[in-house]
Amino acid sequence: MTDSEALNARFALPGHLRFAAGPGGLTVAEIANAAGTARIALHGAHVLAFQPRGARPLLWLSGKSWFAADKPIRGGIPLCWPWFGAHPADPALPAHGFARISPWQVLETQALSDSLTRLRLGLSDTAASRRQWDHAFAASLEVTVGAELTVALTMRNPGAAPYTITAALHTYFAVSDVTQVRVLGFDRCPSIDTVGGARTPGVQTGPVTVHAETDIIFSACPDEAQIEDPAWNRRIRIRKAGSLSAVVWNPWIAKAKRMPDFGDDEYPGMICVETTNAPGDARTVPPGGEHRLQAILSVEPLG
Ligand code: TA6
Repeated sequence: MTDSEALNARFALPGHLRFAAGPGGLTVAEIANAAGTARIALHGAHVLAFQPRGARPLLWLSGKSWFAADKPIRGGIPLCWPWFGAHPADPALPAHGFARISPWQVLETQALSDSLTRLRLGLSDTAASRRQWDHAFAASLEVTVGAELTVALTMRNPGAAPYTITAALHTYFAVSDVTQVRVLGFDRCPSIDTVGGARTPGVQTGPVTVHAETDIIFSACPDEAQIEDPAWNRRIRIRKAGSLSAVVWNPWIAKAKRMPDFGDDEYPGMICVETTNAPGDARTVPPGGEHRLQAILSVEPLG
């Protein structure tokens, strides 16, 4: 019996959710209901795709992405946890933490209505994780698919000592042309430009636009950001909870060429607007406590 067959025997929901072998043989939950479709890989609890009925796909996925157990998937919604970016003390540890390159387990599937389906995945500490980060933890990712997509990372601390994390729902959005879109919601927010390894402080004025490599951490920002895409006549709304920071990223030409899992000509079609607990917005979870980082993604006509 294949992994998918075993999972379907326990968790499949006719008319809502089934498991199948996806790219690279990775097991993927395929969700389709009256309001939309989505695909979530168990590898990294990685949301690969989301498409409301009648709309274009909301998320971008590289045509060059790896689909391998020891590598992160390029696109969709990578889970950066328990650290964001390079490990603060050991650069040999995986960038953006180990959650996105770990095998998550299926905890629960629910058909909440004919247009709402929920999948919960879980990850707990192992000997391997403790060698990288010496804490007990129980993480879950709850994905709720309908006309909107809700993604919630809940991190619990079953241990006897507090732990501190940085994290991101590192969402890659599909856009018509990154030079033609505007990102709203960060006006007057303190910013740190990290392009080229710099940390240049500033304050955002008006919408964020992209005409070069862009990698900006925003702090003290409101709970909603929007991507306006006139060519596709759409506004994407990103509503966050459990986060006071965000990152806007596009690799542009040179960095895209340096990434083997990112096509040289793909950068115009994507923008990351990430829901984060970025450095400066780190969270400490006390023994017995938890923290929840959530994003609700939706799309509407611009006009
Ligand atoms: O969130 C922006 C960022 O930290 C960029 O600096 C860039 O490194 C991007 O994430 C992608 O990181 P990855 O490890 O997935 O290649």
